[in-house]
Amino acid sequence: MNQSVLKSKFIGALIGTAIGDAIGMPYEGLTHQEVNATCTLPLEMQDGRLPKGSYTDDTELAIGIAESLITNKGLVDKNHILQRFIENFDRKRGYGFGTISILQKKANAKTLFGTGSYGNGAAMRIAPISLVYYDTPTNLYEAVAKCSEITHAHVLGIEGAQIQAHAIAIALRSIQSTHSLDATEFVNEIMGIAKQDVYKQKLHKILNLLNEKGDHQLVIDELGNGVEAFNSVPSAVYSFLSNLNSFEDAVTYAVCLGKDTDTIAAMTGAIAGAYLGVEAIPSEWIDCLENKDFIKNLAERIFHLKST
Ligand code: R7I
Ligand code: MG
Ligand code: MG
Repeated sequence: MNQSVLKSKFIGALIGTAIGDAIGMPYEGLTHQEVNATCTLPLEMQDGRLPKGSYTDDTELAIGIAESLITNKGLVDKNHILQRFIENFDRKRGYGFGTISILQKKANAKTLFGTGSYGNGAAMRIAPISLVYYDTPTNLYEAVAKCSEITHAHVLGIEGAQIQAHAIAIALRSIQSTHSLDATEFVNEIMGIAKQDVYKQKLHKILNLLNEKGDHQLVIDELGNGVEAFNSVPSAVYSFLSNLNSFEDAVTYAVCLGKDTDTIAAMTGAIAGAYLGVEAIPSEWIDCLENKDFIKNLAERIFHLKST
């Protein structure tokens, strides 16, 4: 693949995470109906519990992973990533209860909620790992498990991150052309790493929904819009696949699902940005994004790590 195209896709995955996060932030917790009643399309960056253009915990944690990967030349060092998480931790960004407890060293990831967290916190932050390991799926699988276990030890929390990471990796490897990416092939490739029934079932449902052109309510009923990894990662994959050629449409679709809007949009934005490249992200959204140059630079540094 042309190196400048690949670089744009790397930047697209990280900026896409932050853009989805920031654009979804004002609506987190609202139902699909409430989001529709509140927002006007096309979506614009809006104030929420943070000023407009601000990202939340999703992006702050992804930044910590990116910083650690750069320092350690692409290797996943769990203690170092945890240290970056702790140093970057800014409570106002709205962290999940379990993740806060780990960062404050008040809980153990293995015993959190009994058997570890299955929240979507490991999946939402995973894009930097996909950048480093997108071309070696077996290494990607192992690297995601290590990175997730820091806070999310439940098998469903880890597998959600693996599915999200592989979706980003396939998007990075796919060249957008006149022939659209084949959604069935895309889902089947992800199916290859799914071991838990809930994910296998929801991946099948994605294919059915794509054929039926599922409306928002049907997608919410079948795939979910909640904070659990299994109720949000499949919805992000669907939001991307049902709006393949438009970053804006994919992320807008994700936000309109309601509930965990920042996170479903962040995950959708990561996949769509990895597929379409940073040029496909609306410039009005990027102009408004907090720390955009810093985030772009992290993606560029991981790109250089890969190309040297
Ligand atoms: O996964 P996590 O970091 O939260 C991420 C979410 C995103 O929406 C962010 O935008 C931010 O708002 O928070 O944090 P966790 O606390 O580990 O998981 C999120 C929630 O999922 C928990 O607070 C629980 O309500 C629920 N949860 C569980 N409930 C029962 N049993 C997670 N794991 C379990 C479980 O094993
Ligand atoms: Mg968040
Ligand atoms: Mg969220």
